[in-house]
Amino acid sequence: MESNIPNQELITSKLAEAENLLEEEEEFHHLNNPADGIKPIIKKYLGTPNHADQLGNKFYFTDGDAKVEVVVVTDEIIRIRLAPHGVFLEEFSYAVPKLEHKATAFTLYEDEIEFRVATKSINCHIRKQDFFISFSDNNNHITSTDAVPMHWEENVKFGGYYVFCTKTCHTDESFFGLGDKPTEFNLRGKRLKNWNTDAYSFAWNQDPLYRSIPFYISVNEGIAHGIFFDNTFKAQFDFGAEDSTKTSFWADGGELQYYYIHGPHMMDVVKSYHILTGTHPMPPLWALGYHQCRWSYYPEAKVKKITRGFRENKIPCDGIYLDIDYMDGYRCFTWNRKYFPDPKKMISELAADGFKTVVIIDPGIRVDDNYEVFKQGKENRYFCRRCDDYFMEGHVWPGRCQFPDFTNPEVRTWWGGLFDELVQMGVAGVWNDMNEPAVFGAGTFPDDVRHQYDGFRGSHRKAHNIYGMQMVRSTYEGLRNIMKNKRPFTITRAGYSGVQRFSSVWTGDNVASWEHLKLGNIQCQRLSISGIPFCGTDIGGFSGEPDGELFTRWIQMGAFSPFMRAHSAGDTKEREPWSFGEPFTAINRKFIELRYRLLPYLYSTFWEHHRYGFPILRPIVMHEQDVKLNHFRQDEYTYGDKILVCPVMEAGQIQRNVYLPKGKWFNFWTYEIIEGGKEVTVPTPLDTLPVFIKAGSVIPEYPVMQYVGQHEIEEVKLNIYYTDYEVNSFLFEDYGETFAYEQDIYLEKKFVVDGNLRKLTISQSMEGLYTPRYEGYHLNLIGLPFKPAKIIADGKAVNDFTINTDGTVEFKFSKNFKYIEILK
Ligand code: MIG
Repeated sequence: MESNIPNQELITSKLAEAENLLEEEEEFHHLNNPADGIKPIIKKYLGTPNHADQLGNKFYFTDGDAKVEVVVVTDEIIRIRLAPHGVFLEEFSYAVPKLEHKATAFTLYEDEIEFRVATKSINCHIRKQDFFISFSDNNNHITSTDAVPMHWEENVKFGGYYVFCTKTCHTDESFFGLGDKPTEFNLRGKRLKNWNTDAYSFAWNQDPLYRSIPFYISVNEGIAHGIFFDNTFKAQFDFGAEDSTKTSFWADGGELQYYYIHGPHMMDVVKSYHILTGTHPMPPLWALGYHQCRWSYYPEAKVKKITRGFRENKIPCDGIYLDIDYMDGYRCFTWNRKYFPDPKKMISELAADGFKTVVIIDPGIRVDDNYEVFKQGKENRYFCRRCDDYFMEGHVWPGRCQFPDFTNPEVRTWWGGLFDELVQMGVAGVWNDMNEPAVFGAGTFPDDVRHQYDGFRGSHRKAHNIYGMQMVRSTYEGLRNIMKNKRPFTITRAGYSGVQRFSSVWTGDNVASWEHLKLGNIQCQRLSISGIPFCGTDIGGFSGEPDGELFTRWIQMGAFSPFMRAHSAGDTKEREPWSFGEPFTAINRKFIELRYRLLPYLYSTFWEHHRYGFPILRPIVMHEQDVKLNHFRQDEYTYGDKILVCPVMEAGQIQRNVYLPKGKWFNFWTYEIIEGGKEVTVPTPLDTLPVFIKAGSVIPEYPVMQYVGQHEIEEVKLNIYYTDYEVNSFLFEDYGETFAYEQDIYLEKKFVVDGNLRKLTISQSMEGLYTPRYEGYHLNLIGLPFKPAKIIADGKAVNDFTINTDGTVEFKFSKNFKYIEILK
């Protein structure tokens, strides 16, 4: 029967169904008076799980209406999802590009009290009485447990649900992570929000800032676990702020979907988080050098004056930045020809002098029918539109602008292609700013702006937090495509979890104050453990005026930040490393040189990140999480795992206390050996800062150069610190600028150092297909407790070695050595 009228039977059964629902939900609209039956919207909680189903590594539990999915991702990672009325959203995440299923084994158990999904390492318990979800390790130790069942609230205005999860917060539990939050390192007692925000001259405790990283690590009773709440909507986290016994997180929409990531060490959690969200690709080696930026260096003569200043002052520098004034009326992908008549020539001249040019590109495209980028975007309908199909328009630097929808893959490809001309001109890197997205006056886009969202559609409520990340993704992928086998450098202000696959970040518009130096230190450590390894602050402070001392202290911290760039706002005084005169210039030079000497160490640490998911900066608590006091240390950190640094963050400070984790440490400047596990007082005259090297380390060193690649490296210095227990070190080498490492063309060297009062031994092993061009090492032994009489390298005596007055011992030997003994 071809009819639109449903038959009576169907109507009757539908009515019966509706009545059942009415009983359960009491939200049914009575036909005779629809308004009567509407109850105020209330939060709904999961009922009791009455059923469990298994589908491969996915387990489903339901209370008859709502459904909970438990996915075993790896032995240590379990994902939880909630569907309030039993229907899950389609699987899609910008943060987790591919959900790998790597668990070795998993089983579902059931008894009177609970269902339990067990992997090799952890258990997920679903309690029958109340649907509480909890996690435990192999020793029956409960690490995380619901304080109330997962819940939700219908969103009448936009559809969908506000979703909530509340867990028990323990008296001694500490919390870390969440990206760039400008507050104490330990987040215990705080409530924080994720909504990318342009926060010019942000203040201590201001929230939210530029990035949204919905990932935190808990440490309780010495055991760490992580929660990654992969939800792009505006989200909040409460770490025992409202109620000291509860930790909650919730979002304005999307799914209640989170990953439980087991430790037991913080490092395990971070590494697993990188399994989900990916790591940073290897940067070009030059990008680990020093970068000089300002809003803005123009015209060309000014740029040249600055770069010349570096070479004349013999202060190494690799990156030079062009901020918005290089463009024609702030139109992206154009040049102001009055200021820069021949950009290609200028960039190639800069390159000949070792400078890599990085240009800023913002998302706002000027509405101007004579402007090619706007015309293309308009023709192809690449710009974002409002709910009623009007274009999203707002004012930014170029004036009235429209904004590409970077959540559309076609738009990303188009945008990526726009870099072709810049790359042909020789541009080596791109800086994405204002991509929260920032709009003058309004702050950002209105909620109703629509996004293609890679085919999964959404309003700005859903796309806001990932807009910047998709912009820099489009930038990175475009550059990569155009540059072929050369590594692009990208830097972004906004981001979401996973942004590290495409870009480095800086902490945004900070202020030239001692407080901001402290904040920057915390922010970089926090970003590092939140999956964003390549981070730095505007050295000197973006707004305001640092004095010479503050600037120098900032350079010192910057020398031990993963990303090192000085930047300043346009209305400030000159801000180059020589701008403050002596003694500052000399000290700034000394630390920038140190940065360059340690490049092979930083580069190896970067490889450890890229390949194995280690962060570059490691807070003290990450080394010794079982010591409660360490949960509150936020000044000192290690740079890689061998170098401990404590920035000096107060004016006029001539000494300060530094905590050293257990083990033996060498004072980098004096070679004094100190037993760790305690605080020590360290003198901090302006030309030094507390730096310590772990005993047994092999710290590789390059000769100082004015820029990466200035000279062929002729030998690598290995600084070998004495130890009386075995210590491993690594050195990673490759071409430094190609993607050959993806084809295994690299060399991973491992050094093992051990010693006693009569001898020190160093062994070296290598893996990989790369052959560095230098031939020899210059070995420098530090802290030997004896005067060496004999050195035997690969079975042969080394006769030519020097014993210096400071006790160090130097000699040269082939880079291919396997085993060296230094004997009393
Ligand atoms: O509205 O491009 O954070 O680094 O120099 C200010 C000009 C826009 C903000 C960035 C800053 C940059 C500045 N930008």
